[in-house]
Amino acid sequence: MRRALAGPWVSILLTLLLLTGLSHPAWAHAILMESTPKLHATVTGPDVAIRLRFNVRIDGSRSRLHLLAPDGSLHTLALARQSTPDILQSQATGLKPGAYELQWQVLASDGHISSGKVAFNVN
Ligand SMILES: [Cu+2]
Repeated sequence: MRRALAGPWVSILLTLLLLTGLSHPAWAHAILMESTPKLHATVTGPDVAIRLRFNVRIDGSRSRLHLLAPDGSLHTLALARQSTPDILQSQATGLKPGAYELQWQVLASDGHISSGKVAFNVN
């Protein structure tokens, strides 16, 4: 009886071990926790401070910020030196009024790249 029941339990245990141990740690992916400007916020130009806070440490030297302008042009934003490992900062200057999209691509501490977008408006 014991022996007969052991089979399924061993399978379940092994499956759990595989799921928790061997699969790549999803918790280490960079997830955007907080942004300045906030999503869909309207901010005052022409100069706009950019600040993105993530759930994990970010490799700033291998992360990129781009700004899509209302005229469709894409601009690379220079990243400020990282003062906190989970925060990226930049300054967008000379922004005319209109709808913008901040596009981020970051390298997280687990070695994986993730990306996202934050739309905002400048008045
Ligand atoms: Cu990952």
